[in-house]
Amino acid sequence: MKYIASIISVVLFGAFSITGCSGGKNKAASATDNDTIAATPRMQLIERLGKVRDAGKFAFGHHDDTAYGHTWRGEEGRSDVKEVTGDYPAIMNWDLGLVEWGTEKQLDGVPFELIHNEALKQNERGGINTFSWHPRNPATKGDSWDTTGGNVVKEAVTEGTALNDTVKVWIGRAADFIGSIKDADGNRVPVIFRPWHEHTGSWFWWGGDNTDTESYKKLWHMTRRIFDDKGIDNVVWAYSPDKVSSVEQYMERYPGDEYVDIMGADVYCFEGDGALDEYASRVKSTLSAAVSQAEARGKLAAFTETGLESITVPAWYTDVLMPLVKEFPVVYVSVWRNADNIPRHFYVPYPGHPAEESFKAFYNDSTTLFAKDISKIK
Ligand code: BMA
Repeated sequence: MKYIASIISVVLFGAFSITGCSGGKNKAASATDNDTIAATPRMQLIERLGKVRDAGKFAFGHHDDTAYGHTWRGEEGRSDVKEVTGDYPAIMNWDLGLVEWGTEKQLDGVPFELIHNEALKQNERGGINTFSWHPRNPATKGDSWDTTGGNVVKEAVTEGTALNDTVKVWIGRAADFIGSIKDADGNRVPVIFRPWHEHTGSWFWWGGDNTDTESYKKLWHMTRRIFDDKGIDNVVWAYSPDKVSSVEQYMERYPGDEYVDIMGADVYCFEGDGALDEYASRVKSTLSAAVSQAEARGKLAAFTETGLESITVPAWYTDVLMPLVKEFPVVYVSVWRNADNIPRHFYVPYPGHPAEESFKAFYNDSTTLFAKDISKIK
């Protein structure tokens, strides 16, 4: 009995330390699967991110950070973030686009094997990996931005249809890849996965006017079920709408507390007259929804994608992004990629770029965590 009682107290203590303050509400920290608190890689990462939140800090992330940069590709150890700050980002995001077709390289030409290896290296240095996914349109074989083919999601979630069979296989391939990320001891490495992102916009076949609320939710449920059925226990699930103007809009297609661990937001900054004010207002409406819903539900909030392409405002990191993130506390902020083959398409400065000094100051700010800092939060 004593043994059982101590297990119960560990479980309860674990639950409270994960939720932080809203005891009992954190369904994601306990729900549908068979997690014993903090016993799975998923729960370990949730707990770790809770410590980041409780410390009042946030982790900085960059997409495809070590795969390529502004003027290079596939050079072992290189990172534009490191070349400016001396450190790797705390978070590296990778995209699974084309994993569904079983290709050797993903949609931006990065070999899946390299992603697998770089994710392990990031884990070894104490950093964290997140995954997005731009799958092809299963109805038309076009890319994620091909919104033709009708309500593709509705068909894909309807049992007995050919699209349902296809998408189940595709999700299974994503699950197999993520589940295969194991450390030297054979333990799965925890990662954040944010499928079906930016669904409040209509640019992807799974978003906005291209589908309906019920079908979108079912797509999430199906995704989660396939991962769970395969026993994939290393995924922290992030919901990441694009900009919204209200909590109602943010929550409209929310799949449910038992499916989501992180309340995310993807909001970009664009150029032009009034662009910074516009960005601030969009970030405020979207992050306030994410943060308030995270608090109400005992979950974590994150700024899952943002950035200003080419960083045309040199002090953007310190003067635009930082004040917003301080106002709406999130556990991480991740910016998009530094493409090697599209000269204007970069979101972190490289050595010599006018935004370099601001980015260094951002790095030196006591609230930001890069790889060395986050490795100390275990
Ligand atoms: C977009 C751009 C594209 C890229 C796509 C998927 O935002 O960066 O060049 O192919 O994401 O990663």
